[in-house]
Amino acid sequence: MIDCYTWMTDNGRKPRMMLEETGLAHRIVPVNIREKEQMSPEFLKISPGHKIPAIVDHDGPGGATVTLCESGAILKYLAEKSGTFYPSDAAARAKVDQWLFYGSATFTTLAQQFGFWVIRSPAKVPPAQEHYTATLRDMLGTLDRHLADNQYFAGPYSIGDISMYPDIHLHGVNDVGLGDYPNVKRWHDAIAARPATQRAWEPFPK
Ligand SMILES: N[C@@H](CCC(=O)N[C@@H](CS)C(=O)NCC(=O)O)C(=O)O
Repeated sequence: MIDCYTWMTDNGRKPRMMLEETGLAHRIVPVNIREKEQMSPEFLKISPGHKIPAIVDHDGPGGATVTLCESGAILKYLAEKSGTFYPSDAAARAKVDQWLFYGSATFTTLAQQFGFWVIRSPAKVPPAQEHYTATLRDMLGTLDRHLADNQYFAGPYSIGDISMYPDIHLHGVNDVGLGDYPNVKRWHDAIAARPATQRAWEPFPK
């Protein structure tokens, strides 16, 4: 059984999408970051940098308990545990890693800055708004060019795609719109239609 510590944010959706895709047995443990629950001493033992998502796998390799934070590391762990959404061929795996790292480290991090400076900040700072809008549009353009020749980011649907989807859904679709990025839109809509994606975006189970 895997405990998935999460909240209704971009990064928080990523392990939920993968858990729903794989069917691995899991339990959702909501961590309300608006109420600062991520600062509790119990949670800091699981995620030292007070960030969701995190998981505790009570049946890890060799029966060990594994605690893990960082959405990219979690996606990779779940892929290796389930043997899905991550190719076994080394060259194909390296390309999935490229997009997994881009999604986890570059795309989401910069999209979060867009979210803060353009959407949520009570103070409007025009240079920051312009910079992060241009940054998000530049990344969407990069992804659109890649997806012109590729159905998914690296071979079949993979953890590389999952690492990118939540911010494209939240900021691409809802904020800047995907009208200028038809290949990203086609990719987004295919993932949005997956039953596992839809389950992962439902409210938390009671
Ligand atoms: N690089 C981390 C970032 C995780 C992250 O930004 N988590 C945010 C929510 S999306 C969070 O927990 N914020 C609360 C805090 O920083 O105290 C990952 O990919 O998991």
